[in-house]
Amino acid sequence: MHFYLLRHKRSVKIAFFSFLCFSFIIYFYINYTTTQHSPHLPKGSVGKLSGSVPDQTTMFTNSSVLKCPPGFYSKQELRPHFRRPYQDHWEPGVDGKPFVWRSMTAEEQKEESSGFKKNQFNQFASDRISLHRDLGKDTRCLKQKFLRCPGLPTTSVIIVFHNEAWSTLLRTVHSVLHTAPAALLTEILLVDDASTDDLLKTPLDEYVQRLRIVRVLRQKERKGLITARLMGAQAAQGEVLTFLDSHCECFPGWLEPLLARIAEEPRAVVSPRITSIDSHSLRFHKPVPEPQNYSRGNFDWRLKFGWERVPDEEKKHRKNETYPIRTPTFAGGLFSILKSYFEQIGSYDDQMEFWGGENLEMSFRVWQCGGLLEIVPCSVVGHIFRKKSPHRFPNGSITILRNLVRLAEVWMDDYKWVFYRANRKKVYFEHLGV
Ligand SMILES: [Mn+2]
Repeated sequence: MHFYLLRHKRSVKIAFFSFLCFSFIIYFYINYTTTQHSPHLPKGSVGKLSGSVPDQTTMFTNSSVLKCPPGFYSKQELRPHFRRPYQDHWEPGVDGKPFVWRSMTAEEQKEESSGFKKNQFNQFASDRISLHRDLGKDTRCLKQKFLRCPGLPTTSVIIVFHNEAWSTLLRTVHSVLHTAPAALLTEILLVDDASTDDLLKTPLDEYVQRLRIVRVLRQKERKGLITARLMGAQAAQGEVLTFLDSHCECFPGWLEPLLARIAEEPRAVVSPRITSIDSHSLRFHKPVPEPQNYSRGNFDWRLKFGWERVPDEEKKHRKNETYPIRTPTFAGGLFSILKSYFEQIGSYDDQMEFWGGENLEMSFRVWQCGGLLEIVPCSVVGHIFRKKSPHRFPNGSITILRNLVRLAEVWMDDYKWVFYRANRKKVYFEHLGV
């Protein structure tokens, strides 16, 4: 009897331990499969490099890369986090159309003018256009497909804002969520440069909580764009950093071509083609399928950024309409860069303050550190261009001058004298030890 009980106890123990082992295996299996976006979705290897950015040969001989499946991503694999809610054709601004309003009451007129004064764009119109506004389908680059091997890298979208209107900020966020492939969009980081609007505090935190992958980071003191972007970059978990302004709308298919170019050339710092959203009517100027006369960035000797038509020589360099356009400088508000490359080239000059000159500084840095600066025409993002900034900067133009002197001293060698001759006022700063 005693012997029987002992044997019985042993079999109970064995059964119990096997059950425990089995549950562990099941637990780890479930955990493993759910933390992947999709078990079959190949993802890029470009950003997994720590330290230095490889050349293409090392990327393509990497054993993990060789294991990824052949062919192209399917539409299903590139589907976004959220589908747009259905919109009627009569809704204001739908399909990127201009905002039209019936005749205004005196109160509405007052609201419109105070909204314009505060933002330097038509907030009244923006507040009445859906946060999920549909821009219609893409009619260009339709033949573009994206290789599953080596695969597209993941990205964190970083949006810096300061007292931005609620509707433009959240339309930017939703337009990313409705267009960026869920498997590639790690997160959206909203970096608040010390806004004072109450709506952008707790109500914003509560709103984005529902969107799961959106987080708000706060700069307590107002320090400007550069430190805010660095804060976002530091927190970012994606392989690529994608910077956007806080009043943008992304056209369908904007993200994949940017990431594909970085997968192909990890040192490429890529901008979308920036189209305008009218500051009065909020009309989105949609791209057309016909070949375009593209513009690219330049600068003058006062270190002022400008646009120019792409010259014939550069046109010859391009193989087809989808081919990237090399650009000397960029506007700097909207671009993607491999995070490890951003770190390798020393990110931004963190001693530059607030705003101004940082786009040229980044342009000079990229070209002189062996990178490439390109505009990818298949990627289109709309931006509200304003005639002037609605925000005040401490010390205003002095801050911009100081930033430009830093840029000249660091990156221009003896060409800095041409800059100083072109603007003698800046010479004084040279002696200030900027
Ligand atoms: Mn802007």
